[in-house]
Amino acid sequence: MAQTISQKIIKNHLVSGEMIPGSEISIKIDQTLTQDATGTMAYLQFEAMGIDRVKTERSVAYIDHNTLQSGFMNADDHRYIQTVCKKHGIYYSRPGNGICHQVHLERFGIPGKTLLGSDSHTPTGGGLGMLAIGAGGLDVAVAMGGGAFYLTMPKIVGIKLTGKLRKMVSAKDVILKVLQIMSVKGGVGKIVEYYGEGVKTLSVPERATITNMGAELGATTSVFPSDDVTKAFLAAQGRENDFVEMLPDEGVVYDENIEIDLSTLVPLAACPHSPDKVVAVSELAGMKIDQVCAGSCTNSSYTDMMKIAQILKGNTVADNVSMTVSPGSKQVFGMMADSGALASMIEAGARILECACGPCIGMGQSPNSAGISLRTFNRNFEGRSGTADGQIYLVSPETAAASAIKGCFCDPMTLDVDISVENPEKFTINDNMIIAPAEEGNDVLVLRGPNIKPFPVGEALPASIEKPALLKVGDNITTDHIMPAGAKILPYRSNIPHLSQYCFEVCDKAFPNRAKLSAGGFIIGGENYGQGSSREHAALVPLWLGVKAVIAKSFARIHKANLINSGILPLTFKNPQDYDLIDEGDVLCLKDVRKELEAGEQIFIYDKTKNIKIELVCDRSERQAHILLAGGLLNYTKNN
Ligand code: MIC
Ligand code: SF4
Repeated sequence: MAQTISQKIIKNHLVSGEMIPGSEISIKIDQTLTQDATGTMAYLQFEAMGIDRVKTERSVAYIDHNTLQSGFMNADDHRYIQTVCKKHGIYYSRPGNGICHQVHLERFGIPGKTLLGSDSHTPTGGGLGMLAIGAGGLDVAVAMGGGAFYLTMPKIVGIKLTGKLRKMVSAKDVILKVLQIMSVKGGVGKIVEYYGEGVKTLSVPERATITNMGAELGATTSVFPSDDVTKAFLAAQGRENDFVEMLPDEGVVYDENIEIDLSTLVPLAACPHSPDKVVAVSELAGMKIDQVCAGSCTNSSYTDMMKIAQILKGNTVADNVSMTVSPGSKQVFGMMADSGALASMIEAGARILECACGPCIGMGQSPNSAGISLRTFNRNFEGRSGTADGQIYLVSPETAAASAIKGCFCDPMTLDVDISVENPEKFTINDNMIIAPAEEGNDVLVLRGPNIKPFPVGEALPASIEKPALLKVGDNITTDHIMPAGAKILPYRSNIPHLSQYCFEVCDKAFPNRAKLSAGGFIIGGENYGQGSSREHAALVPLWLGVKAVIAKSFARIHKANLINSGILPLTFKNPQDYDLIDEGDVLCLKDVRKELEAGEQIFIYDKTKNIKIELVCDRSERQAHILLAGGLLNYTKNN
């Protein structure tokens, strides 16, 4: 049967299961990546597994999130990661070398390979024709140890691209259009594959912008073909030998179909507080703004930066606007300097930050109260910027730069500036900020700082659980709600007890105390619970606070896997309307949960306060049932 690109890659890597959408499969992982905000935990878990050297073809640890270093914590964690890498066979990308996804695309990604990363934007690698998937740190640790990665075989959505983008319309507008069509939960259980004549008109970094932000669809990943454009990109990176052609078979049939004519697209913006609240920039034109931030793993490539520089050149950032620029990598930063583009930005008054995640994860540059901030990033969840009432709009580099000089929302198509940026024939290549592991790791001493605290491990599932509903939340709760990031708390990613004080801070500041007072309980959620980041802290911290189960209308993929890995039950309502029956504070009882889980998917919960019985579902594979019974993946692995 004719196959799509992802089906081919999965087939080549299949370890167990059948490739039938909805059933559990496991695949071999060729490459892994971690970043420093999830990496410390992932490497602690890897160490706990007692394996000497990673078994992958290539594993890389990036330092890009926690680069403010206000206090000893981050520097200690970085030193820990650096020494672990040296010992166990992992490449270490030093702080200053750039954002994990951008650097991985430039220097390590290979078409047709599988990549598992402890960051939800790992699908950026799909721009090169890789099967690149985001996961929790523990899953990545297992993959580094040579274990297969388990996932539900996704459906394949085919997005046919025709035509060519007009000037000032950008790859960002393509993915915003897809988000408008599919919504933030439209991609759950699916891989999005792009094909058609329009694909040839997009460069690899443009494709990577689209696959990167495919994470916001809730999709397992997104994939572009690997073709002549890919070959030229790899050659320009001095890696022509890594090129492998990856094309879908002739006559392949997709499970779902979408068609987008690139030539009809206009500049778009995602309005607060969701990446799918998309409108045309022209509808917002004239609205006064306070801040513009360019960069992030979505839009920090050389071409993105050059476009911004050309629009800023000879202009001044408006009086009412503060503009920041974070280049994606040292390669991009260096080439901006060499070409003079950096000077144009500095002259215009842009504030140049280091090449790291920075404002995207709330590490500084929070906007003013109720401030309107235009960002070329991928997420505008409530509070993520560090300003609780900040109004974040997600836009293209062109829209960002045009609006920065106008001081208000500006459709770049109306701007009287002509820009033209060529894809470089040769990128500047200097991998001096990537440290190779030691040939022989035995003598390497791993250095641990006092910020590293032991992480919680679940307990075997008891026969029954009776606890209160600690918190009831609505639809599309993100992991940024559950476990916020930002400059104040991100440095504590290896200190779960400290982090626990901030759990659900955005929804209800009293939650951590309430959880402690009743020695744990349940969380009630709506649709798409746990969307967004891959941070397993959004499961580990609730685990530490005694959360036994999350009962929701539906779950986002990575978070559900993280809950299971931690031994927290992810349960859904058999009838979604039953969500309305439970109130915060109700006493709930899972009377026979252990037996029911062993027997199948049906689970009953008794609301003792209301005196009613509600039917729930634990949608899990056999393997996941055993993980939950054991109280998490670590216990399960030990027992086996
Ligand atoms: C994010 O964009 O939210 C992050 C920070 O990169 C996360 C990972 C994390 O929380 O450390 C992600 O996307 O997975
Ligand atoms: Fe970093 Fe932001 Fe990308 Fe997450 S989304 S990896 S914080 S740049």
